[in-house]
Amino acid sequence: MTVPRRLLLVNGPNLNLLGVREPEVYGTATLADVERSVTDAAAARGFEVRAVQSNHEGVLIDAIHAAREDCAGIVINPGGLTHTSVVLRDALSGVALPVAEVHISDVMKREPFRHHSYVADVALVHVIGEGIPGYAKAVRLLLDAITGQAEG
Ligand code: CA2
Repeated sequence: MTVPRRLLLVNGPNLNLLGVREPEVYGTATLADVERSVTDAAAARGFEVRAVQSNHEGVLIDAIHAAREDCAGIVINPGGLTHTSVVLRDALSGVALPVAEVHISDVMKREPFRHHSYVADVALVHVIGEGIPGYAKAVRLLLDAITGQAEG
């Protein structure tokens, strides 16, 4: 079977506030900037991107399930659901696509409740605390794994 040349980008609750609130933690780039940088990084490797952001867990789960039909992998910043959601973890594990987990901030240097991720051990790639550029890095690492060709 041929691998679809498409990635799903998932941003979880509150990430629609990027660039609008808390710039000292999350920077000044907006969600649209994030989606553009991921789209550009994927396009450089011949992949397109379907982007979803939602404040509703079920919408994210449905998008992850749909990715099984036509995506080669998933780049996800689950937001606060990282630290709470067995449901999200089960969805990612259930679709069995390669996953890159991204966090803008360095969660290990923040409050203890942010130190545990339910997603971490179902993700192949982890990019944590590298700011907005971390999303494009996650795309490159995930596509390296999917296509089996490392970049220099
Ligand atoms: O560092 C990250 O990317 C996080 O996934 C962001 C989550 C947080 O709960 C995780 O611990 C780490 C929060 C997303 C909320 O994003 C906002 C952006 C701008 C203003 C307010 C919230």
